[in-house]
Amino acid sequence: MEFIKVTEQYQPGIALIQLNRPKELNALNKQLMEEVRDTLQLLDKNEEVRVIIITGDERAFAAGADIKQMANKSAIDMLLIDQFSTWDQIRKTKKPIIAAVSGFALGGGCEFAMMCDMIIASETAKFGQPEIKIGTIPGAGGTQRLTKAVGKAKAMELILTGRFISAEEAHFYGLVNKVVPVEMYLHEAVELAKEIAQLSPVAVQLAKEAINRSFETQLDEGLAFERKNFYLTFASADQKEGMNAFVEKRKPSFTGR
Ligand code: DAK
Repeated sequence: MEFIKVTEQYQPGIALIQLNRPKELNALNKQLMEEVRDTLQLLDKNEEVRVIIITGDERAFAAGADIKQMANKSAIDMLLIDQFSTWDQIRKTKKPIIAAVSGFALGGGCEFAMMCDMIIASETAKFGQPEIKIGTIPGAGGTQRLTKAVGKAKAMELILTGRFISAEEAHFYGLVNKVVPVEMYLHEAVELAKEIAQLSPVAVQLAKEAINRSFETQLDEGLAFERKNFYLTFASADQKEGMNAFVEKRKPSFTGR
């Protein structure tokens, strides 16, 4: 594994996946997500593992999908490569997943955290869907899951402006389970995992499945709609301009084309 570190028994019954591209703020490139997918599949089959924790580092959980990797792709490239299908494994995983988030959880990073079952945040965590600032829209469930988590008004504000919210605000809106000082966020995630790891793994799996079912049919339709619109933004000059401006470290100039 090049971009993640995996500890199968971080504590008895608890596996830890650490995203490990610190210089790029754990930007989620294709290979990293393939490594996450393969690891989740293995951990899901491993009977010694009861709960999985996914974390980044203090500065970033993940600052989004890798903009440099997708900046110049066409809508058809995006559709055909379908590299993002690897993300589907996160929601297919049967065991509970806790995201332990510090620093930036933006774009695909925020969506990744929301695909997990619970989020423990450090006081320094910042959540947001800033895709609009680079000429695109959330593509991994942000328009659906954020809206369900925080309500329509706040989701509109965050997605249409690209603003970030603090951990405290995220907690107020019900996006995260608990906020703790930065030196405690992983410890707190482990404490939560330990409590779940003692319980019947069968009951835990069935409970998770049932909770997810409460909104899954609607969610599937919403996700398909969102993904098509996300790919469609790659047919616009504004997406090229927005992403290239980020890569070239300048302000984008949008033309509405
Ligand atoms: N991609 C690539 N590189 C990134 C990156 C990203 N998302 N975020 C940061 N980096 C890189 C920076 O380019 C920089 O690299 P060097 O210049 O040193 O080579 C390094 O990380 C440090 O970043 P900064 O110098 O910018 O650090 P600052 O502290 O000044 O700013 C920041 C931190 C997080 C505010 C800033 O880096 C930033 O705005 N980052 C981009 C945030 C963003 O726009 N994220 C959304 C990306 S779009 C899908 C699945 C997923 C997605 C879509 C579809 N499907 C399943 C269909 C997801 C899309 C996205 O996430």
